[in-house]
Amino acid sequence: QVRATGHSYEKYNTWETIEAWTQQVTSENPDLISRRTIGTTFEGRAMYLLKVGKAGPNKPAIFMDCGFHAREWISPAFCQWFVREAIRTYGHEIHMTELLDELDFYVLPVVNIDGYIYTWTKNRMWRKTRSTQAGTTCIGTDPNRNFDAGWCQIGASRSPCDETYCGPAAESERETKALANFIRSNLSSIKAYLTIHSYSQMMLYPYSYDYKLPENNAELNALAKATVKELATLHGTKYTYGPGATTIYPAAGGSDDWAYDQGIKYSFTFELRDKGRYGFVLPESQIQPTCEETMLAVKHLARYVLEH
Ligand code: ING
Ligand code: ZN
Repeated sequence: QVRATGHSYEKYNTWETIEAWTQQVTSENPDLISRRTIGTTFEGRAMYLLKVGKAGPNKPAIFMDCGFHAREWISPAFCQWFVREAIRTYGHEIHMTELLDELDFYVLPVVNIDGYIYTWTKNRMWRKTRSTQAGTTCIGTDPNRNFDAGWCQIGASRSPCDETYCGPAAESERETKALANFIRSNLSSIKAYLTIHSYSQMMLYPYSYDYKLPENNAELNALAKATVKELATLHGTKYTYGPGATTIYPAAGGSDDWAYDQGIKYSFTFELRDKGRYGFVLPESQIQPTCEETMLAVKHLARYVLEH
């Protein structure tokens, strides 16, 4: 049942609640957070982006998005958790303080808002956007097959009724277009791109659209290895890691591959808990442990990016 109001970091929140939270968290922390709208969804909802960090000149940035796929509810929960931890620990915890003094985090709490709402109201297992097009009654494009990175060449479908439909063209979706436009406009500052999915417990890096390896494969592999080791220190949660194509499956049109080919050399997809017992329907009791361990990973990555 849908809760009418009341945001909680330990629960899954409706879009209505998340939207109100973006407003409140921004107005309560004006020295650390600003909010802007980077576009609108197919159904006309505003896509809010939070910039988290202490104001300063020419700061490098890390971009992180959540909620590409509607049913992966732990993902938006993590973006909210991250923002809370940032404001809660800034000025108290030395590492977070240093990160926010030296870096900005762009946090997009839900990319696929229309789909997310649909999973609350009609179909918990919806994955895609909710866009319609002439010539078919099937709805939605897979936003993570819609980027201009080997678009629709492998591991994606040209059929609008399929779960991995790549869309009528790259960036056909208002949501992916808005995200891509923002990143293109801020390429000089964005040093890392993180996109949060579930489930499988994996840390993936390019490429997924091809079996080729990124130029800094050795570095990304070492960084992923160290990051998942750090994540496991809290609860022993085991992650696998590696290039997308060989670690999970080949799939073209993903945002991490696209961001990497734009020149963002630290580009990762996280697949959070679990490994299939609950899958997309991860119990709310696992929000806290999942988010706490993922915080360790993101902070480790951010520290590395800052030092390189
Ligand atoms: N997994 C991702 C998906 O979009 C992925 C895996 C990562 C594909 C990076 C392509 C690029 O299928 C989930 N769970 O969505
Ligand atoms: Zn996903």
